[in-house]
Amino acid sequence: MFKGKVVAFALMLVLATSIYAGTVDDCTSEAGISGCTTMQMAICPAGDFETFSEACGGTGAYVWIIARDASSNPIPGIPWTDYWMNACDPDAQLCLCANPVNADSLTGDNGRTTFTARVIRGGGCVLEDGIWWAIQGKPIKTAESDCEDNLCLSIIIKGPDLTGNTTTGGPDCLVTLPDLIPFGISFNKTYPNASFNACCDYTDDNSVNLSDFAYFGVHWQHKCQ
Ligand SMILES: [Ca+2]
Ligand SMILES: [Ca+2]
Repeated sequence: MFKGKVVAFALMLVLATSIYAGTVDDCTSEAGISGCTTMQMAICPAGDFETFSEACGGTGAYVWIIARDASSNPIPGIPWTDYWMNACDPDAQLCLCANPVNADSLTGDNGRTTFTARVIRGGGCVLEDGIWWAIQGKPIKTAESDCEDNLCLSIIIKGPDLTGNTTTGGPDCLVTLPDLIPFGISFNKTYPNASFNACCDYTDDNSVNLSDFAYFGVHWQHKCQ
């Protein structure tokens, strides 16, 4: 009898928690970047390249989100694993590991959390059109477009994994021999040389040289963990 009551109470608690947690609304929720106008971030499938805090050239930069429900009430307590992101440009889709990006903490009472000393686990290159951000599977929309278009955060992404996917020709979440080809073509080239590839310029100095190759070496044969 006592056991039955405990189970009933636990069920009520679960129910109450799920109601309290609310359902994320992609129109009322918001996201943005802090620290500069456009972030530049190098990524690796092993999750050991740049953090958001370094993506504005110094330290302390971050992405922020505010999760709200359809009534614009903030949603606290969203787990730090409940996020997803990718390129707004359909031709520049990233390869992402199973758990590509984590927040700093649960969303607070104001529905807000940040992504600071965190990485993106994956491969690919996004030079234009930015990155959309999803909370619990829902990409956040821009307020201006009556909630039709994804909000695209101004983030440039680079990294050693640029190719290897035999279907798309894009990244395959592995840093292996095929990735050495685009790097080799761009090696010792400087903007605006036609062979300069900004995707291989991890140090953001408009030149692909030995300092970038050193990073390529560090991430050689890295993959999702
Ligand atoms: Ca690859
Ligand atoms: Ca460079």
